[in-house]
Amino acid sequence: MSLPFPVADAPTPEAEEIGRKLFATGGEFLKGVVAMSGMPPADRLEVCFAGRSNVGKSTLINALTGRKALARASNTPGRTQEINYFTLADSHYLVDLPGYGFANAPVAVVAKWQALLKAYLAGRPSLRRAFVLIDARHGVKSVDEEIMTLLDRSAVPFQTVLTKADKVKDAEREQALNQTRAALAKHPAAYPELIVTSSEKGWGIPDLRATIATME
Ligand SMILES: Nc1nc2c(ncn2[C@@H]2O[C@H](COP(=O)(O)OP(=O)(O)OP(=O)(O)O)[C@@H](O)[C@H]2O)c(=O)[nH]1
Ligand SMILES: [Mg+2]
Repeated sequence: MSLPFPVADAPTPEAEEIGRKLFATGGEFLKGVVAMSGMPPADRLEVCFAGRSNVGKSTLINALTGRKALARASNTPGRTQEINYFTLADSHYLVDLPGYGFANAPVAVVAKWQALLKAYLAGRPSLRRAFVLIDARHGVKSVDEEIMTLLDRSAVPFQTVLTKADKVKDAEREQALNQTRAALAKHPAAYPELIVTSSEKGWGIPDLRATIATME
């Protein structure tokens, strides 16, 4: 019997090539949104990157697009404070979200962008899939479960992406994967396959490109 929530197989050479070509266009920053009224028209395939502060959302967008500073990344948790829209080849939006769970900012400011994050995840009609990023060192935390529950209720399919795989030994990674699998079993909106990445080493990046580029 196969494991529930296996790591996705490597893409076929054809799918990998479709992904490579789409992302070779590089992506462009469109806008930073601070209220739902500021959303761009919902007129193309949209995927977003959600996760705790510092999990590596912005860095992953940079790795996917091959552009070092497209999405701002930093080692200061809470850096991304707006919903940042990037266009990819006129056919896709990539959306970089503010982190949840921790932010080195005044309480009122944090509350405001967390409310926006939740409004977005629950109410964006063109959002095709949310990628929920989980740090390979830490596994799924209660704030991740909260977001997954929100996605379940909003019927937004989400796929889990392990980040920073270069920072853990194989045994630790397996432990994080198993802990993640147990958590996902409670979430009906969870996509059945996981992707393991390192933006630093480029691991899983062609896989994620192919996944996004071949999404129906
Ligand atoms: N070693 C390693 N470091 C990474 C990786 N991905 C991200 N980082 C580092 O982790 C830190 C946080 O990355 P960000 O991309 O800013 O994280 P974020 O999720 O966008 O954070 P917020 O915008 O605050 O929510 C940075 O110092 C990155 O260089 C990775 O795959 N490997
Ligand atoms: Mg960020």
